[in-house]
Amino acid sequence: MAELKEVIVPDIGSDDVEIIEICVAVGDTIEAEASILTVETDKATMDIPAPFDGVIKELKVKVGDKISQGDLIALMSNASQAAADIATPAIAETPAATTGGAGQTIEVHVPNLDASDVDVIEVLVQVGDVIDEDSSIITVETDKASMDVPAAHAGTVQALHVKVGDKVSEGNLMLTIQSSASDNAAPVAAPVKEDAPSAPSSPTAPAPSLSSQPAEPDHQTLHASPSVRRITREFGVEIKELSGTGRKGRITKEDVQKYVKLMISKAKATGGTGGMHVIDAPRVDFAKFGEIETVPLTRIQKISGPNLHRNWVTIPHVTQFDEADITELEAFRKEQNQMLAKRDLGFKITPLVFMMKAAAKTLLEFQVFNSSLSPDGESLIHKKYVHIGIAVDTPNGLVVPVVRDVDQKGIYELSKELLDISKKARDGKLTSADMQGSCFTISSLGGIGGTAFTPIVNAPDVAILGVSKSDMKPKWNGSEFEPRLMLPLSLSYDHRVIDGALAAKFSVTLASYLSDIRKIIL
Ligand code: CAO
Repeated sequence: MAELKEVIVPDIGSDDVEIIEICVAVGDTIEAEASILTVETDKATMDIPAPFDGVIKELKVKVGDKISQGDLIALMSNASQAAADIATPAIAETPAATTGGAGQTIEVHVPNLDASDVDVIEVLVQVGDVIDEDSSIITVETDKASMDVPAAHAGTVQALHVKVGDKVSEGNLMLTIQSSASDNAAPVAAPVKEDAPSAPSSPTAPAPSLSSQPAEPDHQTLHASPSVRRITREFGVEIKELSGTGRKGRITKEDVQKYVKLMISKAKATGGTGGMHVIDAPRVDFAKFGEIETVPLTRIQKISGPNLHRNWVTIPHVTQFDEADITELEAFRKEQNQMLAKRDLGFKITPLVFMMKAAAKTLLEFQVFNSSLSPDGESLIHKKYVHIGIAVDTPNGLVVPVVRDVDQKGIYELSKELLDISKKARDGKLTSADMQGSCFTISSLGGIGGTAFTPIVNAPDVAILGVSKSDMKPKWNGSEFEPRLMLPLSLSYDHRVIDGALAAKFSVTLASYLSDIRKIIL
């Protein structure tokens, strides 16, 4: 028999404080730090926790009592003794039931529950389920606790003889199973009491699923205590969605918490839908309309797709369009490239390098653009460096390597670096470090064509510059039309961080730097 330990009132800062709530009941199995009772002083209410894991054997106080440091609250047996206490009775079998051989029919009866006529509040298996010895079959609720009743035999459920709402006692037939080879008919443990009696049971128990492939983990092989099952019901979590990390794969409270956290972060990542129900994309049998071929997405597409989707749905985008007069810049660039060609240096200057320099200078002036929202959305993180991501089109998909300290590098150095990273990107040799740390991104489609587009902000950046193909246009200079080479700019920004007026100023400033190369150099 278990040795009982006293639970004494610790130092609670005052004497004769009133108990306003008892949080446990006799028979409850509780963990160290779980609240046993709540007291109210003239200053505050506080919980008195259990000093160790164990089972509440006797409560020495009641609501309304006044207690002081050193008073006896309860008697508990510790956890290991509690386990020993419950490891005795065996499930009654019909005399006819033979055990051990595969394929034999076994009748499983309700073991000793320390009470009779207890309510069945949940049936955890279905006919056809493949179960093992530890599988919980039903959850019952007595006036002291709710508890899971295990199968004690491995096999396939052939018939269920209980349903929710039934009252059962020791010896009642629960189910008939076809034994499996693994069933060695070992003596079984009695049901483990794990729940407080006050816990209301939900009538909407998760429906167990039928498995046609016994080898796969399924609901029937997922074990969880009544309290864990109750938490899953409270959170609306399907128990079969969980994987257990506890002993023998038991689902623990922590597993449920982790799952719920994961679901919340996924919902955040996809932006949620503001409570709107989003219908699934239509499933179309394209082959009905002609010949088709299914081509898997590339690895890069599989990685970048969810990121683009998250950015698209979580960031309120606005795109500011503008154009920069790059007539002089292009003349200068061509002149420089002719010189470079003569010196055979192995690289040339593309318009993109000037855009990087102009963007870096503008970012230094408009600090908000060179920032990221903190994860809690409460503050802005200003960056004192200027690293710019460059969208590079590769045969396998879009990648965004980052050029560091663009503000501190010259045109030649940046041209060589751009050449290097584009090659590395196209050869699939970029490391994840090469693609981290950007403050701002430039996506240039100028070498291809188009007049404008709406790039998606590359979080955690707060803005991205799209560049389209420059075009010679007639521009009014005050007295006549002049042919000027105009570069289309599409600046998308996160409207939570950047206002429209600021975005317009940013793009006007950026365009002015591109129009007057001297301003970039200075
Ligand atoms: N207007 C007119 N011509 C332009 C131009 C512009 N805005 N930008 C580049 N060009 C010209 C270049 O001058 C070059 O011509 P020359 O050889 O006669 O000098 C030619 O177009 C090709 O340039 P490039 O594309 O090789 O070089 P770049 O520095 O402009 O760009 C890179 C490099 C890696 C950004 C680019 O190759 C690339 O991959 N762009 C695609 C980015 C992308 O896919 N963005 C979309 C993201 S969303 O899906």
